[in-house]
Amino acid sequence: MNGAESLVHSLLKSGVDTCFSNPGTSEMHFVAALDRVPGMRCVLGLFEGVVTGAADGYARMAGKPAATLLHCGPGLANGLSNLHNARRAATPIVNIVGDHATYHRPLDAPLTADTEGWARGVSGWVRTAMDVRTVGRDAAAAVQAARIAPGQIATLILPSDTSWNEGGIAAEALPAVPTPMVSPNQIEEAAAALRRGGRGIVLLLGGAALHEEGLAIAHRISAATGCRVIAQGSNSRMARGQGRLPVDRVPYVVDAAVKFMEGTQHLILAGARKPVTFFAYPNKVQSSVPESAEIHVLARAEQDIVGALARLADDLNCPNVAPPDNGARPQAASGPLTPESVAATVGALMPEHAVVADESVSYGRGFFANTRAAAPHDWLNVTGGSIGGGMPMATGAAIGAPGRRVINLQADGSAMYTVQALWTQAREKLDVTTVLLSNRKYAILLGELANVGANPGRTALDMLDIGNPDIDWPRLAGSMGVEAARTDTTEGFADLLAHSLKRSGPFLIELLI
Ligand SMILES: Cc1ncc(C[n+]2csc(CCOP(=O)(O)OP(=O)(O)O)c2C)c(N)n1
Repeated sequence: MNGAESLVHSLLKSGVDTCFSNPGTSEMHFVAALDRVPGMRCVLGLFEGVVTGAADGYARMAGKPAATLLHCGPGLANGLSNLHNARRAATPIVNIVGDHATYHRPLDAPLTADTEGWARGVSGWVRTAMDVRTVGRDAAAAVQAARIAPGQIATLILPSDTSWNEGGIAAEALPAVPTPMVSPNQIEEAAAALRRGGRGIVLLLGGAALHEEGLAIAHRISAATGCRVIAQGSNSRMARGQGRLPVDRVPYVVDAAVKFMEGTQHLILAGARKPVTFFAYPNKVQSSVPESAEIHVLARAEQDIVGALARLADDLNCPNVAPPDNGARPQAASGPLTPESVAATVGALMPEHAVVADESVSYGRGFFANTRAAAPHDWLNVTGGSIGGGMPMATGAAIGAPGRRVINLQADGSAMYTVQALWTQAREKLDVTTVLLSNRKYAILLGELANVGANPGRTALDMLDIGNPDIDWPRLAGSMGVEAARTDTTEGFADLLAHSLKRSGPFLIELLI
């Protein structure tokens, strides 16, 4: 067995059976090993940002890491932006980067780079495999590291000689590292705040607290104490729709966020951090939380958040309650095309257990409220503010959640960063409906120009205009094998969305907004 084969065997033994890949020469032995070792699903991405973003979306839905396969430092560098988003989502990823043979590195050949250094900024764990006999163990250690709560990126750098040398040994899976429980003090402090009662006591959820079980407990706590339950601005995965506690997110726009947090006396953090604004602006606050509010940490991200919520509910003697009633399902809208009518239509037509991959940027700000009574679904945000995450995330989510329709609410400017994801969707025949929000602008930045007090001229405005030439989305998608159509009406959108949900495979709707 060579090193590459031992690596694939070891990944499989540790439960990693999906590999998003964009290989090069130094990874050829790994690629060849994939033929000889059955069981690994390999998915090609035509740009590393697609590979890393898909690994992020996959793990969010599958609840376990995928592997990536990237080519040397520069391949890793191309994928860093979506690894940054994945790090912010605390997504487990086994990030494998092929590199020069150990003895070739000193020659400083063209692709030589500071691969370890570039990896370190996004990874919780970095190791370079130096010996064929230990590659298998390195792989098992990488999977173990990736899965440490709440999840992290474990980068394994694989020099090509450790891959091609004979003498590889497949390693068994290593035991999961237990997730630390929160201390009794943390529970008591949060309980004391909640016993005060009322809407000034705010429970801010993040991470696993937003999955179905955590939300159900938060619902019990809120029913018993009257506290408000909210979520961070961007979240890895949130259970939503009928029967799930509707939880609003801290808004992006500073003034709206300040208004949202108004009246907070005690802020209890459950797997979340104290909200800060995305950016600093002249003469604006940096956190929307009132300065007078007291902050209590119920659970840090790396602690057992759902366990902490359950212990808190017990401590407060919260009785079981009926699931929340989120009202009637939204109706497919007609009339003017607005964010609200688009959201209502998505909410009306979305099938049970759909997955929404949200990179809707400015147009999507009204989507959340208008989908709270839709069929049960999961909602994924791009978490690190680095645009170009949406399409890859949708692609990976479709692979991580087979049988569930993915609806990618996708702003056009962000889409152009990683548009090659459509090709992967077509090749893998993934059930992804892309709702491409085509305003032909960087609309959010027009707002930001105003926020910093600029008075833009032609040159500044040109930097925020992505029309001229207009991107022809149906032709672009079609060229990559994804069927697509364009509409500019609410009714046309409802028809196309319904059509896309009935068929299998990917479909793109260019919605002129
Ligand atoms: C990697 C990266 N590059 C650049 C930016 C800056 N940026 C933020 S939003 C944005 C434009 C988004 O445009 P679009 O996706 O069309 O959404 P819209 O603003 O029109 O709603 C840009 C360039 C960023 N956040 N991340």
